[in-house]
Amino acid sequence: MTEPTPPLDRSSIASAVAAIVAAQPVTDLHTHVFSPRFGVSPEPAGLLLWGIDDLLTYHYLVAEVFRVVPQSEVPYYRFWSMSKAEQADHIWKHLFVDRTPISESCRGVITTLCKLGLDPHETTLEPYRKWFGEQNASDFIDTVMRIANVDQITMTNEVFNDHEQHLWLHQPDLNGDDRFAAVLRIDKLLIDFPAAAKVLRDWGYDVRGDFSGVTIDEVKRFLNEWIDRMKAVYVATSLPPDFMYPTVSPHRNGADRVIREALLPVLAERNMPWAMMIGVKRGVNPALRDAADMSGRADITALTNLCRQFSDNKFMVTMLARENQHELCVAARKFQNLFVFGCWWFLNNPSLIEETTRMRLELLGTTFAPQHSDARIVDQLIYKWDHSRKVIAKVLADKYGDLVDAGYRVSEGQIKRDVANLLRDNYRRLIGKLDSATPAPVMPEAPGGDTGSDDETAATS
Ligand code: FIX
Ligand code: ZN
Repeated sequence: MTEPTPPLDRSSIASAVAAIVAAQPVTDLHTHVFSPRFGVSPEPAGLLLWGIDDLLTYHYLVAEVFRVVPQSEVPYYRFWSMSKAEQADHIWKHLFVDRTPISESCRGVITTLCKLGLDPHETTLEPYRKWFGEQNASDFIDTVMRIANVDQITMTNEVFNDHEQHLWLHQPDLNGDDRFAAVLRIDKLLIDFPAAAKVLRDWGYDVRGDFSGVTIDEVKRFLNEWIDRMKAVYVATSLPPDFMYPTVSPHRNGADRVIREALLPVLAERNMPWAMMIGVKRGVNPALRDAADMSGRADITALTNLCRQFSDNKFMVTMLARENQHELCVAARKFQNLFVFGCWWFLNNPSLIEETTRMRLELLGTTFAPQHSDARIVDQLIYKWDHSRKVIAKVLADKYGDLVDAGYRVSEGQIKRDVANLLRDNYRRLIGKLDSATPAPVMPEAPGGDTGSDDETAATS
């Protein structure tokens, strides 16, 4: 129930919305950040990435440095033979010292450093290395979550990654850090079922690539056991643009059967969503390694077929191609069981977040989750949320302004309720984790006195 609060003046809407959006804790529903229990970088195989060297060797920046340093100067193999610190030095020199860091990923590093109280104009990385060297990783996560105003970080837990699988089996209390929630990620099961079947057999599940015998029951047992082991909040898969359901192509029948007979029945029984991240073409330039992937336009028919045929299942969906965003909104108007989330990866830029969020509000009201961070390095939560919040606030302020112009009274209480739904509660409701313990918005004074209502946001009406 929203407390009745007086209507806002037309002229104070933008600043009120900016302050409310800045103050609303976010549940970050998809990241690649890990809790310290998974090992801490720079320990070998530490999965929690943090600090200046991890921040600068983010794959978005790796792709950008290859745009400015010619192959004749630094061929791919030379870059990959450098240590992480050398790669970071190389990226800092070429993208931050020799050029203006104007791209979104570069600006993100600047925002992050500034909000941590560091001067972003250093010509070498040593001052940053010294500063990070004095921090404790677990305390640093608290600092980052406070600055970013994030109440929980959702991990991506790849069961088919040998190292991670080993940790889950042997490390006690791996998911005991309440700041993090786990997600069972199962790409291989759908992308290459015969290969996944081999792995599952090695793990003691009687699964055959040709679906003979008790294969389906065993895939269900695998899914149930791993959802329980991880205490996963949902199951996730990224899918290529040519993903189709049902498919006529014989080599994809594996995915069809797994979806229809194992995955969706298991999830329906648990009332748990399947997150589908659709539109990634893996490895278009393998020399770039983690930065090798690109986007492609998908056929939304696969999704509408699934939503219609599996009305007892919940689908949380993000699509990578800008060209898919409109039809994704239209599909969500047709299916209650379709929850739209995030501006994924190449869409996580202010111009595209703005256009996408505007369109979603116009077509879906407040029934979606406008953003997730997809952060890989914990520090990135700071900039990804700072940048997104400002765009979301700007679009919302426009929309409330239009309502007032149309003759409607808008109160602060209403805006708080809407923003809480968008940034936290819609998602928490979807996964069944909206409880009374969920923190209410507070209006903290962020470090440096930044309340989020700066010129960029407040000037918009
Ligand atoms: O598949 C995914 O979850 C993608 O988000 C990542 O794999 C991708 O590399 C990424 O970091 C995008 O932001
Ligand atoms: Zn991701």
